[in-house]
Amino acid sequence: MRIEQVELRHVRLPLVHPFQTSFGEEAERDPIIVTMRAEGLVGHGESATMAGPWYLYETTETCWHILRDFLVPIILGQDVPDAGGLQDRMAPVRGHHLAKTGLEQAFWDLLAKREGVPLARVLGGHRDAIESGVSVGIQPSVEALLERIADYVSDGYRRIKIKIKPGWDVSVVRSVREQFPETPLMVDANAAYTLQDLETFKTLDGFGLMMVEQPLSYEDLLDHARLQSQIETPICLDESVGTFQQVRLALELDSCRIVNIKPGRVGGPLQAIKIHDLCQSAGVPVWCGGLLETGVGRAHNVAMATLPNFSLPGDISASDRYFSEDIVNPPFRLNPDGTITVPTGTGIGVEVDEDRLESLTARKETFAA
Ligand code: OSB
Ligand code: MG
Repeated sequence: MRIEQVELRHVRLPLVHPFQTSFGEEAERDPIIVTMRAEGLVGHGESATMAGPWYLYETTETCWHILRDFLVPIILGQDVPDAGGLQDRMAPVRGHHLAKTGLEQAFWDLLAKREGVPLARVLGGHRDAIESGVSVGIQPSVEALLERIADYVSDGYRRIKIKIKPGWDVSVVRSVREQFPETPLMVDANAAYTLQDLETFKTLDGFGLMMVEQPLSYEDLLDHARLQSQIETPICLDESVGTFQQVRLALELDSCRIVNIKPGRVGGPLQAIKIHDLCQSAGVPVWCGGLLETGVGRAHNVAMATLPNFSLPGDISASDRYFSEDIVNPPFRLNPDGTITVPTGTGIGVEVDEDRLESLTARKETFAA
């Protein structure tokens, strides 16, 4: 497929609730929406960047720079047979996974549209609906957190993830457990602890959590292995596994028992599939994480989560958990049973609302072969 045109749009959308984690607070999303044209078809992808380098080193600015000055020039006008071919061309650029993901997702949307099938099908997925969980940020008070959780539980979400940090951990989890004894519950520390906090994690073992996500430094697979050997609760890695090779190492070291796969963090759908397959053959369950994506990235995540080893509810929530109005039609909705239906149309299976996209665009640039 010859890539004829790429359009980049930095869009800005307010979140319905500011999202606070151990690394900071975000009230607005600033992703880059990628539109790719080939063979008379239009594909969409999302580089789910944030304004600052707190979760990953990339920012919206660095992503724009890498896309405009390096990645778009090496793929534009090229005849690319498949996603592997696209990755090979982009391989000389080190890292910058969010930038690569926007392009690769748009390319997969085109591949599926050319075949006339849903994206999930070309990725190798089979499910009609995916199990939906929700990630709840740090709140101003425990009461506020309990209210937010009560709303999500009554919406039907299949598991609740709460963000923790030193000072907002054991007593908060205890309160949540008292009010929601049966709810599938997990915590995400976003790398805020060290092995010195072993007692905190031993105490958390008493609350029947599904897993504890990324307790320690994003660079420390060895300490995660040491922690895992001393606690019962499965560790799930997020920030520490940004590549296939890091996942191999983590499994070898027993640094985790569950993997959060975010296509954006690992460099695109093809890497996500490879990690999925590796974990499947190692008997390690995975789930699809999120980066507060718009409907475009969400559609890609929903399709990814249809693969068989995505066997736990992910951070793929309904559009209204993030935005008062999404940029796709129809928006993603939560079914009463806590699932999200996989679109059946071709490609991503939802329509990008061009007027809304235009009204949210802070910057736009088009590159033609
Ligand atoms: O650590 O999983 C994370 C959002 C932004 C950056 C990092 C994380 C998150 C989430 C929310 O937890 C996931 C989502 O609902 O998209
Ligand atoms: Mg996380």
